Amino acid sequence: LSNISLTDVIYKFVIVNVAVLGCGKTTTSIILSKLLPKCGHVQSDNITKPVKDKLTRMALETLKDHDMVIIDRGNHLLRERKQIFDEFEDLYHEYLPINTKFKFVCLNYVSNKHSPELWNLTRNRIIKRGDNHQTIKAETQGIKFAESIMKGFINRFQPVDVDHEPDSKFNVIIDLDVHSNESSKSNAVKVLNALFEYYPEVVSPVSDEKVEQAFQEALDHKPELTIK
Ligand code: IDP
Repeated sequence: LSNISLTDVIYKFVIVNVAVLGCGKTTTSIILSKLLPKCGHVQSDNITKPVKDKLTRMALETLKDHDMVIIDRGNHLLRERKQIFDEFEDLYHEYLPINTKFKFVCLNYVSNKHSPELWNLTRNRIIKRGDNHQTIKAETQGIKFAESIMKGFINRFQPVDVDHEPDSKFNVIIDLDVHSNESSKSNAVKVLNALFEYYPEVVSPVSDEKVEQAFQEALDHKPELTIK
């Protein structure tokens, strides 16, 4: 006789970024997926049109053999966050056992979208990144064009609001900062510490050397795909 009953719950962890361009979402996601062996990473920038529910499906596919997945998309709109919750509910049974439950963890990169510091840091990073991105080619398309895309995201950005749906559905919200030259490293450490605090059964502590190495490797990352 198995002592596992059908009513036992399997927990899976879904990490959801809420950010604007240049916050270091992809860099931080890469660091975390390098340091957490049970954590996968799915990127909206690698998805071709029509987008539909492809990102959620990729995340669910990843969760078949991982405990966690990072959904690397800006999710700067309430509608996008709602879409993630709704699609997980509607689609998970196609991929995972029916007794799976999800813990949704929000990585909240933006505390004040009007902060001049945030603008200067993210603008400098997008210019420095140049053409090294799937869709935004700051070098070829020019700085003004990149700035206009960035401003569009900032203007539309809807901050995390824990008191109302959809954001009230997050189990954990981790507030991050984009205020330093090594923000992606310090943000990854903040996420690791918070995950360890809330879910010590799935996350183990990581040494400073390993974090530094993953940070350097993530800064060297080059996307595989160019989308026209
Ligand atoms: P995004 O996914 O939020 O748009 P990323 O692509 O991760 O942002 O980062 C934008 C650019 O900034 C990339 O070229 C990346 O290498 C660089 N970058 C990310 N985090 C840091 C950091 O902590 N220090 C310095 N550069 C960084």
